[in-house]
Amino acid sequence: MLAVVSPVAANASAYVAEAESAAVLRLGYENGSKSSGNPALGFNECCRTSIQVDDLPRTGKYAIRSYLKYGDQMVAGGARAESHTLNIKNSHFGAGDTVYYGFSVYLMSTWQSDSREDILFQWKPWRDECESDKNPSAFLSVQPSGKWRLRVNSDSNACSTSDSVRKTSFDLADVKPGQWHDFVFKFKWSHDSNGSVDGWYQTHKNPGWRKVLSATGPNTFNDDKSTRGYLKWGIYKPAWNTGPTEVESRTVIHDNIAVGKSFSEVDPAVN
Ligand SMILES: [Ca+2]
Ligand SMILES: [Ca+2]
Repeated sequence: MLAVVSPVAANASAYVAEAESAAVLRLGYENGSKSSGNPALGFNECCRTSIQVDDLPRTGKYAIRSYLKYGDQMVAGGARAESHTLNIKNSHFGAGDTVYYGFSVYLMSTWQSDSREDILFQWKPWRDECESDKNPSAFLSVQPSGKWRLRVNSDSNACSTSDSVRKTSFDLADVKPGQWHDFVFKFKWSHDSNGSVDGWYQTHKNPGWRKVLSATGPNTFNDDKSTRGYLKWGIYKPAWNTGPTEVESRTVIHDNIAVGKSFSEVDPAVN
């Protein structure tokens, strides 16, 4: 089990952005394209309307809108409209890496609660040769309870099965439609007790970073050194793989997805 350390109020002044971001990856969509100038960015989309540039930005002029409706043709084995970094090497992670991630997510003011979760950001390792399926190491979801939840999956076994994965969940904050939700996570990736994850959160209507997560323990899989993980964002609605729920469609907007070595490099609230 991941041990929860008591959350500590963030010293906001410690996270004032540097004048220039040196993030290894930062997608702000300011060139007006859905690849944000990264030709290697991938898309799991059924339709032309699944993933489009939008002019409701967190900063600048543009962001990326992901749209999924129940009954959309399944993509990559599921009901999803997601952008991904499978082919962007400097976004990849593995055990032993310490990495900061930042991003901002906007939920439409018309967002309705549902009986099943929506997954809006994923850290997803690919499979070892001995593995037939693989959970994400972590993912951020909107819960039926109205909370943002980070799920962390780990496994010390070299060959993971669906039964061998350990799952831990952390509720981080309240879901607020009609607002930008800013997140920063610091992962020290490990499948053993050397792992840790810290999380910070604010909304654009209530700025001021709060530390909402400080946990230690395993947070990824025991994988071959050549096995790496990548990022996905947009909408994944697992329940729609098998049937309808109370809502018929989902729209979310993401902006300033960043990977870096410090909080300031990945701060999604600054350009
Ligand atoms: Ca932008
Ligand atoms: Ca493995």
